[in-house]
Amino acid sequence: MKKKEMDQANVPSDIKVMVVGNAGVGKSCIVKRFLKKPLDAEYRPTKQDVYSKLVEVDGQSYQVEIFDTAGFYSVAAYRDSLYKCSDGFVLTFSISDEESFNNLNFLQNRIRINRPDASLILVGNKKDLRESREITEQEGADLAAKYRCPYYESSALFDDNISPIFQSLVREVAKQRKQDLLLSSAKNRKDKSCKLM
Ligand SMILES: Nc1nc2c(ncn2[C@@H]2O[C@H](COP(=O)(O)OP(=O)(O)O)[C@@H](O)[C@H]2O)c(=O)[nH]1
Ligand SMILES: [Mg+2]
Repeated sequence: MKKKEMDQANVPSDIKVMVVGNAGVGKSCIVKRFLKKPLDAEYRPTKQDVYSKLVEVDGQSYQVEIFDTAGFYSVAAYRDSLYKCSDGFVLTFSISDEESFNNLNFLQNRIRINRPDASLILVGNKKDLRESREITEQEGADLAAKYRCPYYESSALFDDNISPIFQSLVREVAKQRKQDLLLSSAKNRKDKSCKLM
């Protein structure tokens, strides 16, 4: 087997992703755009939806399970158990909602506690709302630098910059897995695998 084939055979192809952030920032619209589903005409608070999509990144296919979360969990232990099972997180805020930006620190902290090696992507959604922008692009980029993750600004409404979010997250998770494979034993990896639902 050639080295490239061995690399590919070694990397598991299923990836669990959670989209998190305050209610109303556009998480469900981002997910629906990515899945090419129609957006709801009216705001419908999410209970919890899981979707699956085959994503190709750098010539390799990944079955990505996308967990569209509700903004709020009444049972913290349940939320934490979901975090533990996820490989990557889309940390979402709305550029027109400062509170949604400020709340990310809490979420990022919970994620780091439960899944220290998870890959993150920071997303400032609703970039079409230029007139009511409360968070500058620089502030978004600064927070992403603090979290050591990529930063994207998107508009789910206008289907702008949605695919790159997930492509980038899948790439980050794949990179992390390769590092894990190099650094840790097979047993360590087995302990980490668990089911979302
Ligand atoms: N202007 C604008 N509105 C958006 C955008 N994305 C979502 N919305 C609207 O924001 C509201 C909440 O969206 P939703 O996806 O349900 O938010 P969630 O609670 O985070 O899942 C809905 O009324 C959407 O139409 C966007 O990119 N731009
Ligand atoms: Mg929702």
